[in-house]
Amino acid sequence: MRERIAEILDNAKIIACFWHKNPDGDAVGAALAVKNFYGDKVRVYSRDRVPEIFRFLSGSEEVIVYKDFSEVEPADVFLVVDCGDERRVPGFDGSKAGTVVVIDHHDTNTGFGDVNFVDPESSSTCELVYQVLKATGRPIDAKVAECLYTGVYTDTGGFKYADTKPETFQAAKELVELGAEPWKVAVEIYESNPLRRIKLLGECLGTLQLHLDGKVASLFVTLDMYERTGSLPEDTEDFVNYARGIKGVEVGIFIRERHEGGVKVSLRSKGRVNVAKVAAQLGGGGHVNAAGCELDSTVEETLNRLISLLEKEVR
Ligand SMILES: [Mn+2]
Repeated sequence: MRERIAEILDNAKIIACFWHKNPDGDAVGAALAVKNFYGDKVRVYSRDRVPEIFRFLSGSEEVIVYKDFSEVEPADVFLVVDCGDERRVPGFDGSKAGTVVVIDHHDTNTGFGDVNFVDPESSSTCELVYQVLKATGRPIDAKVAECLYTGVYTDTGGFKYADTKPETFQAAKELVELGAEPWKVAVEIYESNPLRRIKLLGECLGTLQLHLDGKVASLFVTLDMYERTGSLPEDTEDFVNYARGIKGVEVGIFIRERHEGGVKVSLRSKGRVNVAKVAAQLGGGGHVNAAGCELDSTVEETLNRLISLLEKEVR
């Protein structure tokens, strides 16, 4: 499959790249790796601006932010990365592409591409993109390696999560040999917090609640909190880990109010509980240990629904 996709990308005159709403390091790293590898023939489209912490990656300044999918020009290939479901790319219309190629590692991937390279065993989409770029037989430079390393590094929580395997370290080793700098990436991602984010975290931690005999912990962020701290939704990245990170807690819940209405939910489990299953019951998806969904309800209603669904799972 990797060879087939390498051939499709090699032969395309124009490649348009897409990632999911609220892009993370894996999504941004994967698309920008392809952009840096193939150069001008690649356009990266996003409904959201690139989160500040990923703007050190080469090519991030060239990402085209669209309001409406009609602004996206047709291309030989639409390449969708790190996205299990086309509904996560706002307005996505694959009929504008010769071929829709999907590279992803979500368990809940629907196989919506014409060609799908989906491996839920993989730590990250970037690990899969690395295999595809290697299959072209051409050299991978330090900029490409840095993008790919960023995805592997962030999607494994800094090589901590259960999907961190020997192959993950093998890929990371090779990417470092190709020029990715682990300390530089670590500083950019985890040691360059905007002050507003830390202020928001302070407010968010004040909402901590334990549920179901301390096996579930929840945190939330309201629109008022963004207002008071001058922060943005992207500043909430990884807040959910503070809920999961408490001793005895098996599932962490993070809920944030959305400016467009409703809420976005992130769920993280330490292992035993399959949060992808819970998210799927609410129209979302993800991985066994990390999943999410969006709902048109209040924080309180959402929390109540989640707790009743989780009640059966944590027992
Ligand atoms: Mn990912």
